Amino acid sequence: MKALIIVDIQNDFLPGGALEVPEGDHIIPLVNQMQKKFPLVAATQDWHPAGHGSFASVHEGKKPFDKTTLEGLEQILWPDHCVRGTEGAAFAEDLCMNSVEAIFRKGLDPLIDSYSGFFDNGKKKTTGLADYLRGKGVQQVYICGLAADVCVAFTTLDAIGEGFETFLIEDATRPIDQKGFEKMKAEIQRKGGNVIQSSSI
Ligand code: VGL
Ligand code: ZN
Repeated sequence: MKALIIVDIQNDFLPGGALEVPEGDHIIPLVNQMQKKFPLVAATQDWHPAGHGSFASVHEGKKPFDKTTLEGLEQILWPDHCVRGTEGAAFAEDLCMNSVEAIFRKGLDPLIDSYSGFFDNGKKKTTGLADYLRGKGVQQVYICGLAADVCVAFTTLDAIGEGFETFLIEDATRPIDQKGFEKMKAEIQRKGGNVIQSSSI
């Protein structure tokens, strides 16, 4: 069985949001449409406590997109975004959530970031997504959402690592940084993942 994973289509990642992804809103009609082709749809939600360690604002003298080390891991510092319970952390208003069976939240631990929907960045804790999908009999995982070069790419790599036949739907995602996305796409393909267009589903 195949499943669609909708990654982080939240207000803060849309144009005008705290960590806006250019054209992030353009994918929403397609994502709504695609859901009809999948017997199982799940979503992830970036869900940080205020003052999360990935926020530049909590690091003296740092600004967004600077790099630092967080508990021994390299960390890009972001603008404050997706603070749990805020409007910025809510799903995009135009995103259809009626068919989404489960929502996996991530980024709750203030000391570690969590790009992938499967694990935190140190692979210390699982969100339960892989076991959930296996429990449902899923073998093929299709991934869309925001941002292509960050949470979508890391979710895709972990889906491959968890043994799913994995498809990144390129026209149903947008990157913060196009060059970074090109690199991640190459890695995804090198590891056995597929980068496809929605028209081939
Ligand atoms: C994301 C940076 C920080 C994403 C989340 O959803 O791609 N990017 N937190
Ligand atoms: Zn985040």
